[in-house]
Amino acid sequence: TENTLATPVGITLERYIMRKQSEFAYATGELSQLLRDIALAGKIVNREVNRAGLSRITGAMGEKNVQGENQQKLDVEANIRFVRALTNGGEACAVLSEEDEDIIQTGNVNGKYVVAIDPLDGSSNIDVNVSIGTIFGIYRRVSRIGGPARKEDFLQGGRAQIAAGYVLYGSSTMLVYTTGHGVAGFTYENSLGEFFLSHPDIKIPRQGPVFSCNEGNWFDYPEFVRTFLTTCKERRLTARYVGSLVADYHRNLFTGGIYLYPPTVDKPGGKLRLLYECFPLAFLIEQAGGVAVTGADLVLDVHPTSDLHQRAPLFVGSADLVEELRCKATK
Ligand code: AFP
Repeated sequence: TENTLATPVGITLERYIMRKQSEFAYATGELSQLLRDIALAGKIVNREVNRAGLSRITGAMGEKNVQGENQQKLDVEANIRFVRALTNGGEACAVLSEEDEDIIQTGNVNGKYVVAIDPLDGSSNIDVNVSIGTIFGIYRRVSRIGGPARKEDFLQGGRAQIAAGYVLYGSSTMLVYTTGHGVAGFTYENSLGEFFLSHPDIKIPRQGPVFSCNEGNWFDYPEFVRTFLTTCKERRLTARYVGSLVADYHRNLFTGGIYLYPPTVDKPGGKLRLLYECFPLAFLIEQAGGVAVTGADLVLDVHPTSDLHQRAPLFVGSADLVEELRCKATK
């Protein structure tokens, strides 16, 4: 886990990355550069999100993305910003984005990494000034350096991620990430334009008071989910659901709790995307001492199919709550 003595609260993300680089030798600094690139794009998107209501850039563009959903201008904007930052940074040879059907080759053929990203998740919340987020997972490529990236680079499975995290554009903007040595959270200081370490070594409580799901889907949930939710209510747990995955996940990470996006009658495979939503958040929750399952199985044990935009059910959060749900799924 992170050595909190060596990483005092208040140091900048830049300094933190430099320290960690020398401690863990995530060696040549390339991964560090990637994290900087993501932080830079996060700052730019934060600026756009903040002034969204002012600059008349909210609202649907009248186009649909690969999932058939209406694209928002901010979705497009965020996608452009992240892809550009990762392209200019030079370390990522390719990006898989929620907004694009195919892999985006950055042209950095010597880059050793690929990044799977949901540039702006929770798009239905954009126009109503509710928290939204960016989610990312990073892999070392398995294709030949010097050539184009291949699908296989993104289909290595969640355990192959070398870093993952999210940016939450909320009442304050935070970057939370892991490189497999615990989880650290940084809060953005607007006037200085810097992320500062505010939450070193984040751990999710084993138990928690919150359950988060779209209860409007109750009649479409499988029996084991309804049984579990009934026990949550019998114990008087608190219901909290923003409808932005990053926001719901982030709250539960601190308070303890469980987030559920079960299979439904309409979406038997779940709604959330495996490669750029479930895998990164599963890696991060395990690093924080929590658990993520698709039902009976750990999310990180799922073998991806060849579909880059595949979906999976997601139950994630405090270890005791998720294990209780998992037991019911196994019966
Ligand atoms: P949108 O981008 O369509 O708002 O979906 C957001 C999301 O992927 C995730 O952020 C939410 O947790 C989840 O979907 C909400 O889905 P429901 O509206 O079906 O509850």
